[in-house]
Amino acid sequence: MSIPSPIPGDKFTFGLWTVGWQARDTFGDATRPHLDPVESVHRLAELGAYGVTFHDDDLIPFGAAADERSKLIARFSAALDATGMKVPMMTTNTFSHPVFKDGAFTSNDRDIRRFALHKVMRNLDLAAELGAHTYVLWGGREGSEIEAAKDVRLCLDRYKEGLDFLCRYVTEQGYGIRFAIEPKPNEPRGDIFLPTIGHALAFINELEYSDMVGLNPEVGHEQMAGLNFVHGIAQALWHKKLFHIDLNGQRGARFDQDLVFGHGDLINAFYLVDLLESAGYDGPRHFDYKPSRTEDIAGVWASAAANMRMYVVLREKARAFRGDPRVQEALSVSGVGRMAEPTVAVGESFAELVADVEMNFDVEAASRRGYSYSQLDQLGLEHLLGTA
Ligand code: GLT
Ligand code: MN
Ligand code: MN
Repeated sequence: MSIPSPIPGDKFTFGLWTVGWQARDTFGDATRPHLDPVESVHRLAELGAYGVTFHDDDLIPFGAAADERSKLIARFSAALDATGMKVPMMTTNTFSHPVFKDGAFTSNDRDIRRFALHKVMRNLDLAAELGAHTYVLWGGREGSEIEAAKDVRLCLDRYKEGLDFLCRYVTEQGYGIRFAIEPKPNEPRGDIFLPTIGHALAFINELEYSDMVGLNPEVGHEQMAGLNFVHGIAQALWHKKLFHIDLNGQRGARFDQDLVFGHGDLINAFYLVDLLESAGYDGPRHFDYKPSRTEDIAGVWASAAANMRMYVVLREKARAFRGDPRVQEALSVSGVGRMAEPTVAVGESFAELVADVEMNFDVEAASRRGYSYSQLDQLGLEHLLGTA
């Protein structure tokens, strides 16, 4: 199987904080030097990426003076112009500075909540200037370690108030920006609010501008909670709420690993790519990974390239899987496509359904049938392994 090289048309994007991670962790110091965002733009463009994304503080140090801010933005914009790289998504850092230790939109301190809104608004102006269409909200510090520390119902009131306020701001400014909430169950807080795709979807329904708010689910975050990411993404698509996606790898329920895409649950990654490609998702394929702490700077670029290659490999394999007549036959035997058929016929009455079931349904025969899912699974795995 020949594997095409990544091209901008694939819409691969990377957070500046991913390749730029200096690998400082809870137990150890940085193992890599600071990386200039301008260099990241150039290197990622050379590797075939479409664009980059970033938090305000990834480009402009917290508290930088206005003239320094303008200089940094001008330098960065020049790199975008030189390479043709895009900025389809931006976000705010409301988690690193000590002021946010108890949260941003849901800090118990009202002044801090107001400061958080101000920080987001300021960066929304820059997002609009750089042409971003999606604004991610990852509430890493919105949560607690202690139940009594937070009145969760009031926190959700304030979370909603913050989003309603920001949506109104974007609307009144005429910015073509939508928000995407990124769920995560825990880390850095013991428990984070809006911990899963499902919680976030239910919350979005309660918002004043619910059409403007969707999701940015991350592979590893759902898997940390033991959930099936493919099912979560399918439901997000069903609700028309998949505004953006964070691709990476995770090996089971443990700390957030942010591995290279596909380097965790490979089977789930294969079916994820199959779903994204067949469902017509046309947003960025955004990698939110951390180059391993043991990599030097050459390893950073090798791992960035590995993310894109993994996606392309899985896309080619998913296409071969769908195009294989044996797979089509196995899908038909398993009855997968029959789910498209409504359970109740158009215009069918309650009495008609009752009569039909009572007269025609053979419960014993229906209980005996097999669904041949193992054969289907085996075919998928053989495609993945290259032995089909
Ligand atoms: C942080 C987090 C990621 C989020 C980023 C967006 S920041 O690195 O671990 O999952 O996507 O705020
Ligand atoms: Mn993560
Ligand atoms: Mn993420």
